[in-house]
Amino acid sequence: MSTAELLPACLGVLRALDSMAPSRLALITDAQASRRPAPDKWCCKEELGHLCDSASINHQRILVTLLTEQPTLSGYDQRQLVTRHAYAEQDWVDLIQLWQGLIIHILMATDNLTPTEWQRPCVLESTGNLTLSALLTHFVSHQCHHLHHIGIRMDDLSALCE
Ligand code: NI
Repeated sequence: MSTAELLPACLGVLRALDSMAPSRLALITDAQASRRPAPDKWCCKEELGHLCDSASINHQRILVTLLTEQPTLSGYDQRQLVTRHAYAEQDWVDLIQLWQGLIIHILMATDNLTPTEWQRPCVLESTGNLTLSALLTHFVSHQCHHLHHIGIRMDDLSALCE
């Protein structure tokens, strides 16, 4: 897939996540979503909470990359953020709504991206130089990866989800 083709594909997957994933997530009960597969593993609530953290942080990264010249974007401690929000104790339906709202917020920020904006540069502290295209593509595939792990198969979406 060329870089130019990636933009509509990536936004297409994001739109599909917004329209299809919440109803599938809602099939999991609150009790099921609280169950930890092992003492040191995240339950579904914590895994979806991790996706909320990723969406919240990447929304900010997208805006900073669009509005400033080659910004340096810092990383985050994913385990600390999950613990800080006590996602395991939150209501599952609330978490689904929060996650969907954050995906919609990213869709609002990226809906009219031009091919030039898609190539805007940024620097990720952990990995170095990249473009908005790489940042957003990685974000979408990370979302799909965890949704698969929760048990939400998004196989009917693009290869970005592989
Ligand atoms: Ni992750």
